[in-house]
Amino acid sequence: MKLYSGPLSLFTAKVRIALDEKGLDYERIEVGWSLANRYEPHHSEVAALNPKEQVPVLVDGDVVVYDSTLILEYLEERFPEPALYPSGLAQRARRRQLEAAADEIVFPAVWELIDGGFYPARPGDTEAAQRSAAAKRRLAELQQELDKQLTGREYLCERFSVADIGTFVMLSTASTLDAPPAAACTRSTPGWRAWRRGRRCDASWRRWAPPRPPRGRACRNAHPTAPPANQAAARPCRFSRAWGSTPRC
Ligand SMILES: N[C@@H](CCC(=O)N[C@@H](CS)C(=O)NCC(=O)O)C(=O)O
Repeated sequence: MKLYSGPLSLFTAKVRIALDEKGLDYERIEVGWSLANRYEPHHSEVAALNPKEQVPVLVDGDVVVYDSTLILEYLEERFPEPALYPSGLAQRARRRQLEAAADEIVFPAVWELIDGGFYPARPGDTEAAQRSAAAKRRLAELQQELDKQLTGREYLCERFSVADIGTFVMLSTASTLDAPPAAACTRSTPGWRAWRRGRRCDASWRRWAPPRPPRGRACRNAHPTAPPANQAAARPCRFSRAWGSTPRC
């Protein structure tokens, strides 16, 4: 199997964690990325395989699947053990709902922090700081809501599942970007903290998070592996240090 992967792509992270959880071997192809040009120009093979020109894309023989949620479904059907989906109609519906919420409710708030702080501001954009502050407030609320759901339970569904993976990837990334603000990370969210620090979520974070560069040394290249020769070279990235850091709470 081949996975086209973005070095800082949270959607790719969901798939990479699931592949590792299932113990599957695969070839990871990192597409080109740079701070200035983001994913442009798009990787030619990704553009040919996915009309949306986005990663992740999974290729398994003749089968091509794009979109992280659909890739996870494919992997579960093709390699059912160990299961990453709960059993039973109600739990499966809950899993779908939570995974969709991670992608469509949590991620947009995280994106405000990435677009307004990680990437250079777009010319004329004077509202990035306000959007970022609003996103931090929203993420603090979402963390509180999640904490209620986790009270008295180890995982979001009946077992560790893609609902945990999706939620954890989005919220832990937010946490490395100081959202919610460190001051808000109090003992008031014990369910969230126990879940986040639990063995499965912690192991997933360690597998995915980019390595932290040695103290005091600039990160010269955000790519875990060199980009293909025909892709834009990675630029120095001051934020990959933050990205590789431990979530604050
Ligand atoms: N819904 C898609 C979203 C994929 C996505 O947004 N990928 C980003 C990287 S995180 C990408 O490839 N962006 C490049 C572009 O849109 O040009 C999924 O779940 O896979």
